[in-house]
Amino acid sequence: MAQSQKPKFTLYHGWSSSASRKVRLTLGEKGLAYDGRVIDLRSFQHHTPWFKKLNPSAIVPCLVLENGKILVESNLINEYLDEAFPNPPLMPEDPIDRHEVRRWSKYVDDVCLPAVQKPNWSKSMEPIAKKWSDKELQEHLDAIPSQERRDLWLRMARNPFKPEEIEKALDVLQDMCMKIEAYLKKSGGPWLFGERYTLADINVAPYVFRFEEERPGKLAPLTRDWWARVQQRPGFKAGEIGGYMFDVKRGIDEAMPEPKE
Ligand SMILES: N[C@@H](CCC(=O)N[C@@H](CS)C(=O)NCC(=O)O)C(=O)O
Repeated sequence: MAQSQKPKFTLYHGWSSSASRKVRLTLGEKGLAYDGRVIDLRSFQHHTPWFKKLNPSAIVPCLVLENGKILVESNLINEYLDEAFPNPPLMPEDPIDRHEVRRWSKYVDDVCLPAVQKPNWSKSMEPIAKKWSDKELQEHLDAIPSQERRDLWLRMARNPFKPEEIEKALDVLQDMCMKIEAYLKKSGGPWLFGERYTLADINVAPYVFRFEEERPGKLAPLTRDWWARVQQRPGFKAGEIGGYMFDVKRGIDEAMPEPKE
């Protein structure tokens, strides 16, 4: 925690966004201060032209450096932070282990994020999207830059996830927790890669949090103890991860005003 407390960065983020939570955990772990700008996904601030100038993919998080350089993609932002601010190091020394950390990060993004979106969006986005008229829906879809995201919003508006699809998505997160359990057994703990807390622990943590919220008490013993330790980390308090609906409401209350061009 030796880094400067002067804000060096501007973080555009969502309180309830798992990808944003990963970056807040890393900033917190490194003791890096930042100026946080809350983007309210429910009022589509991320689909506005000014936000798409920051991140053309229209997603959070997005980190703006002191020199104006814009970084996107939570796994890559976290690796940048670890390289630029190496104290404490959040990657293992061994190149093979580093490769494995990156595999965890990719797995989280490719598999766990699409899974968590189902319970999350059913709670936060569906109540809004289903009220749109066809014209409003089309306007929203037209502002979204990727087909994948358009499909997601279309589903929320007209064909929301069924309870069995949400259960299947939670099974995916349960599978993630079982992988964590196996890894902790192999490494001997206290962290996924042994003695050093790494970006693998950080990048899975928001997903374990959501799994534990949705299916309380289901973590296997090593993962349960690991999770208790994660919550004691300096970065966890600083990362301000609250209950999902609490953070959704916080995101609405604290949304940044639209900047003047
Ligand atoms: N791979 C990206 C995923 C980011 C992402 O999907 N962010 C979500 C919130 S967790 C988002 O902004 N969704 C808005 C939308 O899809 O409309 C990352 O890790 O940064």
